[in-house]
Amino acid sequence: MHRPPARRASRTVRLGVERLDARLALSASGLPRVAPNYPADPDFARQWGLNDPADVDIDAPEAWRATTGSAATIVAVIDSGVDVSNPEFKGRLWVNPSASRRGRPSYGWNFVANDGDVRDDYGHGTHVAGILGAANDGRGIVGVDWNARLMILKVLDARGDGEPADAAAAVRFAADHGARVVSASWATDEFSQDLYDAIAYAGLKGVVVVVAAGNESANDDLRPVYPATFDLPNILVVAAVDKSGSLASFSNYGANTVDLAAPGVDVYSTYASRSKYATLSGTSMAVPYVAGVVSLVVGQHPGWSAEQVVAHVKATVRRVASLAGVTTSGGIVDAAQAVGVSGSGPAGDAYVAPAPAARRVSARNVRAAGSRAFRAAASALAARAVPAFRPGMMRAAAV
Ligand SMILES: [Ca+2]
Ligand SMILES: [Ca+2]
Ligand SMILES: [Ca+2]
Repeated sequence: MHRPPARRASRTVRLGVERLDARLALSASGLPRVAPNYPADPDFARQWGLNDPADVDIDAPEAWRATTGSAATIVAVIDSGVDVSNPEFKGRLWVNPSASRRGRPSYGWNFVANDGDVRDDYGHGTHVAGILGAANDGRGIVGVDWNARLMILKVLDARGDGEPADAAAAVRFAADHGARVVSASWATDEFSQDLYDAIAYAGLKGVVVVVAAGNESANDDLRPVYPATFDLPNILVVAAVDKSGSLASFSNYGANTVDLAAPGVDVYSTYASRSKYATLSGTSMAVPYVAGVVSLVVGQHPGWSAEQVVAHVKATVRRVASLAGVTTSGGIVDAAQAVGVSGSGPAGDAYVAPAPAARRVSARNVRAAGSRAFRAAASALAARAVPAFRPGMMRAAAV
């Protein structure tokens, strides 16, 4: 439950916190146990993906005791735009200086209309952006990251369709304008070398690209879904789970191609509508949970390469039986464990020790390590038959 316990229990908890602050209390995993940090936003209670009594959540309140993100981190939301009039995005958006006019700031770029107007005429992008970064402002909901800035890149039109060429241009824009995370809640069966090259280019600049597994209840190992099945080391592919921890009925999966899962059923978030909020389902909704966790990790470790961040987020998942053999990590993203504190709830979590601590690297090393990996990935792809070019629009991945 997110509500504070009764007074007596609360006193006990507070004593526990003091001990934690002294780093005396460690969980079975060796990570420090921390008291949860609950936001005051009233609809936080509806955000089961962040915190839920059943604990099929990303353990966000525990993570927020360690970090709530860094304003130096820029996350690109490549989607249908955002409802810039929603107060949940006040102060949360990156400003594009070259597209802004006096009194009329632009918060990114619109690749559909080729202008600086990133207002959302579909709704999907606003939902994704809210899951990732809605303001901790005492009203509505909160996002996973409370401080990172959201760069809004519109590539999906008013029907939720888009062109891979626009998506590729948006990924390059993100990489060239300082983003370290891309949230990409869309998929297509049309292979695009341009999109592949753009994501590889972003990887060289330390950008982690978080993408949807797709919503066809299908095995991505057996059929191409892009960008999910691009073999690049800076991509995290996300499946959706429901409140019970089962793979969502619509979610794609893949032992070799889908990396981890996140909450993606009945997700309450901001929406471009009169009521300003809506509940949606899809691997689209799971993506921004992972992008938010990546953003928290990047805020803590800005010197890490994209591959280091990807490996760390995969190594710190909470493993669950439903994801064994259908994802590469076998688990649900865990914000707490990713930022270095225990995500164990009252019932305890099955914790998997993370990979050996990643070393801090210089920008030069990041590029060098990236280059080797990308050359290897590129030659592996070239050695494989490139899927036939099939007509098929890029689609938003909500159901
Ligand atoms: Ca939890
Ligand atoms: Ca809020
Ligand atoms: Ca937990």
